[in-house]
This record gives sequence, structure tokens and C-alpha cells, in this order.
Amino acid sequence: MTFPQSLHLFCRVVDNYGDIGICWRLARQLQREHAIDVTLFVDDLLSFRRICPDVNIDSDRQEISGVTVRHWRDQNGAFSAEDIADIVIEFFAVDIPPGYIAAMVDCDPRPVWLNLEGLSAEEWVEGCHALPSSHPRLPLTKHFFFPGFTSKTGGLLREAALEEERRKFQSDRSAMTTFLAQLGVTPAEMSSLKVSLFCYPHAPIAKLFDAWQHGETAVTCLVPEGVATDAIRGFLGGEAKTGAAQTRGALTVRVLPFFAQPDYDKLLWACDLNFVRGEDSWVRAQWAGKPFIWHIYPQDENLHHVKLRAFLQRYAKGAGGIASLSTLSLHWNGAPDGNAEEPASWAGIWSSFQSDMAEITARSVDWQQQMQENGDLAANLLKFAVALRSDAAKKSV
Ligand code: TRH
Repeated sequence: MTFPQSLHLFCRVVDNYGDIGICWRLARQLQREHAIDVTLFVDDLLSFRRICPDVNIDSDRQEISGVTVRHWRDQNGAFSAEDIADIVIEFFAVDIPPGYIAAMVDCDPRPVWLNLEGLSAEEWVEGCHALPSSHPRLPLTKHFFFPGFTSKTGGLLREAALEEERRKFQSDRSAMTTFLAQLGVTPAEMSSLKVSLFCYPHAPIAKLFDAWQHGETAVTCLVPEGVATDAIRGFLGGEAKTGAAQTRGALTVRVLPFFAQPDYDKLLWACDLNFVRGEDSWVRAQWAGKPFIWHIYPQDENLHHVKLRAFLQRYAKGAGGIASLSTLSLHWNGAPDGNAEEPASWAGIWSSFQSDMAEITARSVDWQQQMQENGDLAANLLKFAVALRSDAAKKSV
């Protein structure tokens, strides 16, 4: 029998949309491109519905786009060897049900068990990718699988058709104009600098808006509803609801509907600059081949600043270094710029970034092509699982 036929993916939503965003993307791709029978266990259907409107929040078991979605309510439940999939993935080290783990022991052969980790550009990732971890009591081994930016990691999630879809959309001016017009972007705003904004509420949005408002370039900032609501309300002078818009000086801010996941890509493709956050939107911005600024998910003791710098080291410092990109990224994340002699003004930060836009765009295109050389995460993960299974088979002979 060919391996793998089935795969179970366990996802707990810690907060926001990234956990389910990544798992849903991976689940769909494994089913669609590799014909695997995929079941996604997820504990929060409400968050899931935000990015996938087809989700029925009252259903314990449903089929969506060929994937079986099971509402993961608790750690109880009896499982037998027949219930276990060929590949079992726990996302971000979630504890999968003890009954499920016990049933894995009864399988022959045992499933390939992977812990899919978070994305980081730090050097140590290469050393930890693919490492085994033995269960303390049971005869089971789990392996770490790390996404990443080099060929010694699992790569980044990318659907097979993504690049072609993007090229088609970006080379069709009328498709882009129609997409933006449907979102309320006016003909005059079409020729402005179009910026999408997805960030955490603590970003210095008011300062950036102030620089845009008083700058010389017309900027149209497109913000999905629910993003940084207080700051957006502050600029609008009213509720930050879909359809709301306000122009002050050179800046227009428009509130858009929160998109279904595939449509969010189109927004990234249609804009000239994207502010993204977390993990999944960050990766999508990299595939968009457009300049982007990353708002990293905050961690204790400013650990996220280490991760941000590790990424900038690879991304902004590559190709000769683009200081204005690092400076804007660091200030956007409240990470002091060690090289700066005095605190930079937001007008100055923005103006330097804008002067370098052509170079930054070229860098995003180079980076996007470089990242494609690492393959895609779903295919890399399957290759790894097949190799583990064949090693296990050799050992058992
Ligand atoms: O939402 P995020 O901040 O999610 C996460 C989680 O907080 C998680 O716990 C943490 O581990 C992780 O960040 C680092 O950001 P992210 O990862 O970009 O996920 C957002 C998802 O929402 C992504 O799949 C894109 C999608 N999305 C839409 O579908 N429509 C939209 O309009 C927008 C703005 C995003």
C-alpha cells in the first residue's frame, strides 16, 4: 500500500488566525496536491470561520474543500489502531489526546509523528530541524519539522499554483483595478501608493499615519475590519466598520471586509506595500513579490526582537543591505536601532524608505525567487515522512 494515505493534523488556536491559518492552508494543500485523506482537528471553529466562511461552527465533523474538519473539544476519547493516520502532525507542540497516543503504539507499522514548529530565521533552526525525540515511556519517536528560509529547513508553505496565479493577476491591470474598485477604492486612489495594513494593536500606527498624512505622496491605506480598531477609529473619527473611509492630507484610510483566506492574497498582490504580522500573512507577503514590513508576534523578554533581527539579517542585509528597510522594520516593532545616533523621526524614516522603494521591490522579487529554491513545505514534509517510514521498515527487517 502506498504511503501516506491518511494524515491527521492537530491544531489549537492560541489566539488570532495564524494557527488555524497555517494548518488550514497545509491541510488543503496536502489533500489537493498529494491526494491524501486529511483530517484537521481544531479546537476553535469561530476563529476558523473568520478565514473560511464555509465553516459550520455547530458541526463536530464536516467536509470542507475535501478536508475532514473535526471539532477538537477535549483530551478524552477512545481511539483504536484503526483510527490512527499514517502521518500524525501536532502543530506548535500541542498535546494530542493521550488515548490517541496510546493507540499509536498498537499500529503496525507505527505512524510517522511530527511536531510542526513555528517559523524563525535564527541559525539554530537548521540544527534542530528533523531531530528525533523519544517518548519518555512509550516506544514512539516524534520528529521536529521546522519551516525556514534555507535548504536545511522544511522551507515555506506554498501551493503549486500560487506563483502562476499571482503572475496572472499582477499582469492583468483590469483584474487588479476591478478587485480594488469592488473594495471601494476610487479611480483617483488607484494611482496613489496603495498599502495594506495588518498588524497588532500596539504598532505605532498613529505615528506612521501622521507621516503619511503630512507627506507629499498620496497614500491609500487599506485595512481589513477588526485590525488595530482603536487606532483606525482614531484616524477615521468614527467606527472602524467595513466601508468607512477618511482622507486627511495625503492619506486616505479605508476599512475593508476581513477577507476569506484566498482573497487576502489578492489584496497583497494588488498593493504596492504590505504591512503583515505573525507568521502566515508574513509568508504570503514574501510570495507576493512586493515590499512588506513585518509586525512580529510579541514574546516575553523581547525574544521577538532577536527573531526580527535574525530575519532582517537575511532579508534586508542581503544584496548589499537596505538600511531604510531595517530602520522602518525595527521602529515599527519598537526595537531600538543600535546603530542610530539619535531617535529618527517618523517623517524621516518614511521618506528614506520611500526613496529606496525601487531597490526594496527588486529585493523582494529576488528573495521570492530564492525562497522558491527551497521547495515547498508540504512536499518537503512528505518527503521527510516517506524517508522516516522507509528507515523504520529497514530497521524492522
Ligand atoms: O493572526 P495572526 O496574528 O496569527 C498568529 C497567532 O496569533 C498565533 O498564535 C501566533 O503563533 C502566530 O500569529 C505567530 O497572524 P498570521 O500568522 O499572519 O495569521 C493571519 C491569518 O489570517 C493568515 O492565514 C491570513 C489570514 N487573513 C485572512 O484570511 N483574511 C484577512 O483579511 C487577513 C487580514 C488575514
